[in-house]
Amino acid sequence: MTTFDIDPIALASEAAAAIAQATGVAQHDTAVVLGSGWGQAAELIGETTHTLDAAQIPGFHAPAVPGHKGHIASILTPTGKRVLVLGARTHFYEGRGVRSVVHPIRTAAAAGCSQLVLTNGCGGLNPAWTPGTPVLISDHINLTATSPLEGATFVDLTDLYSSRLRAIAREVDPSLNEGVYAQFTGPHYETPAEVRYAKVIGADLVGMSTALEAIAARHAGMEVFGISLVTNLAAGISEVPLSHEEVIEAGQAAGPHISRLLAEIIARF
Ligand code: 8IG
Repeated sequence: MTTFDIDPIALASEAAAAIAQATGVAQHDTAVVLGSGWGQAAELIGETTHTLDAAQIPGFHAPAVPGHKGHIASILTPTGKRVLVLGARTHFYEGRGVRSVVHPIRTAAAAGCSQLVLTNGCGGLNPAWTPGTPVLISDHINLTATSPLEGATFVDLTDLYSSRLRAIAREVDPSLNEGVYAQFTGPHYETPAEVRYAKVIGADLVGMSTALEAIAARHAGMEVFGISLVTNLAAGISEVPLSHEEVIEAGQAAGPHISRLLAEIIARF
């Protein structure tokens, strides 16, 4: 049987069992997906007790993006919580299908996680949010024209990005802004016209991840927290064209600050 034949929930259970076996940690509490710019946060969350090669876990794939890690780490926090760090995000644009995109999320749920932290690097529509600005995700607009849910699965997405967890984040940093994240499919960046469209429909941030994952997490019963790093102004908002190098540089420059911020937020969950 190939992974294409298997029920996605069953595959996630297999992956969770493999993680429990490899780490010796039967249940994790919180899962963290580290996106562009957020890679250094793991070491500040707690003590890494195990690092796994994601490609060894059923249903996971080595990431396609330079600057993205292909590791799954188990972290013990100072307060005794077990955090599962998912460094291996599969993006929708990789063409492996939406089941692959949300497999790490379903795995985290099957591993016992009741909370999910989603991070990403994104384009910003507000010119005041210069590259390196972290922004809380208050809601999303899914522009992928698909869903991770199949069949008559009518899941309520009100307060998808937990207002309780956002309030905790603002206790840590009261200056944190909030915005609506629009997930485009990518891998191309938007045209300036598409960015104007995103603004008109209510988006503040544009990216290529997160929304599909958040939907799967809510379906799995997890409490969701999302935070973006604006790594570039969206196309047409700034005069200069976008480049992947710019994105990597903004992430590196902001890395220490946002890593500390995220670790402090998670410590209060
Ligand atoms: I980093 O400007 C990053 N990811 N769609 N647009 C989209 N995704 C992004 C962008 C951006 N920057």
